[in-house]
Formats: sequence, C-alpha cells, structure tokens
Amino acid sequence: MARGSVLRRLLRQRRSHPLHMTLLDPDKQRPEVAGRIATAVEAAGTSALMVGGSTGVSRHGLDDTLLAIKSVSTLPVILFPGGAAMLSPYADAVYFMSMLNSTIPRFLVDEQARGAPFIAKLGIEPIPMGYIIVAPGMRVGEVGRAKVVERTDHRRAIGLALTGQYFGMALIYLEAGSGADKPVPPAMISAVKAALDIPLIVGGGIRTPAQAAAAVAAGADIIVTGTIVEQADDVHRRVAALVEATTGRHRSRTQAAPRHPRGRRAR
Ligand code: 1GP
Repeated sequence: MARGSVLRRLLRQRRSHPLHMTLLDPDKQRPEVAGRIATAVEAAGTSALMVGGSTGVSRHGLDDTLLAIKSVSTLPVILFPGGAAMLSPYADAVYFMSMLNSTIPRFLVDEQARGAPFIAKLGIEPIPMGYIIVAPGMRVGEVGRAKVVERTDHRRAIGLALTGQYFGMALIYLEAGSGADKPVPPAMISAVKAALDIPLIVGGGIRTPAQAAAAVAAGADIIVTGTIVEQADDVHRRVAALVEATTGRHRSRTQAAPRHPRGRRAR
C-alpha cells in the first residue's frame, strides 16, 4: 500500500457509509489463528485491521502476527501501539496517537518521541489520532494512568476531543476500554460529534449489532470491536452482523464462514 494511502482510503469509504474495524491483540492468539480471524473478518466486511494491545506484546509476536495476517488478507493493517516498542515494518500504518487524558508524559509525548524516528525509518504511514479514555477505561486506562472521563461528563469529553482536533489530529477515538461492560454512552458520542469536524472512532465494550447501531446513530464514524473475535465461536457471522449494523449495508457475498479455531488461549 502506497504511503499515505490508508487514511485516504478510509476517509473515501466513510463518504459512503460508517466503517467497522477489527482489533486483534497479538498476545491473545497464535499468529496462524490471527490469520484465520483476519480471513473471517475480511469476508464479513470489516474495513481495516488494527493490531495492538496494552500489555505484553513482544516485538517478535507482533511481527509474526502481522506476517500471518498479511499472507492471507488484503485489508489495511494499522498498528495500535501501547508504546514505541510496538512498531513493525510489516504494518501499513500506525496510529500516531496521544492519550489525551493520561496523567503522565510517557503516554502523552514520550513514547511518541521515542517511536517517531523509527516510523520515519520504516516508512509506515503515521495517522495522527487523539485517544480519550472514558469510564470504565479498563486495563488501558490503568496502564495509561488515565484520568478517565466520567460517562456523563460531556464537557470534558468535548474539551479533550477539540484539543486533539486543534492539535491537528486526523481522528479522535473515544475508548471505554477493551472488554468494558458497557460502551461509550450514545449521548456522549452525540455531544462530542457535534463539536468536532474530524471523524470519530468509538470502541470498547461493543458486542451487539444494537450497540453498534446506537453508536453510529449517535454520530460515530468508525466502530471498533476486538473482544468479540477472541470469544465468538463463529467470528464471520458475529462480525458480519456488526458490520451490517454499522454500515447499514448487506454483504451480497455470503462467503463460507471460517469457524473460529479451537484451542485459543483464555484471556
Ligand atoms: C479496545 O476499543 C477496542 O481498544 C475494542 O474493545 O475488545 O471491548 O471490543 P473490545
């Protein structure tokens, strides 16, 4: 994929409909299993793969997972790094992200300053993104030492999102945390979206088509789901339903659904 083309491609797709993306944590399954999941979610209509995790990802595990995905999928692969060590030449792009409500410099600018020269050297596309942790925040909120945005504090969510926009970020991501018991409230999504001129990503705790549809109806441009592909027995069917609820489009192609491989690691 030519440099600079991933964000352009996603924004072009967004002009026709909201998008669904799938998050894969390299630490949660073996590379060949990640490859099978990538095949299933591509057939289900997801628009891109995000690869990353808040903890425990080794550089080799990351490379092997990316290579396994790339050998079977044509989807753009975007790194979703927990730090500068989680960069790899085998991705197409990387969210160049700052956790805007972290309380420590490490996740605001320090990891970024360590990683930036490698991004330049590797030639992968940086996609500037402002990352905002909303309660409950889960593991990423703890690791990132976030002062989480309370679920009804629209004023603070808007302030942080506009800060990202005015810093020049291309995207804002409202994150309830992977595995959250409830996603970001639709009322908060509406309030933030109304204030922003740039696309809004929403993720964390979205498991059902109804939750995805509610987030999109509230104004989310991109929905991210991760846990569902680690837990569902029929990844293709579950993700296809989420994609349909997000995009409002039926997949005309009903591809044979690769079953979720057994024997995956427990979370
Ligand atoms: C986490 O928003 C993503 O960064 C996905 O969350 O694992 O809860 O789908 P889930």
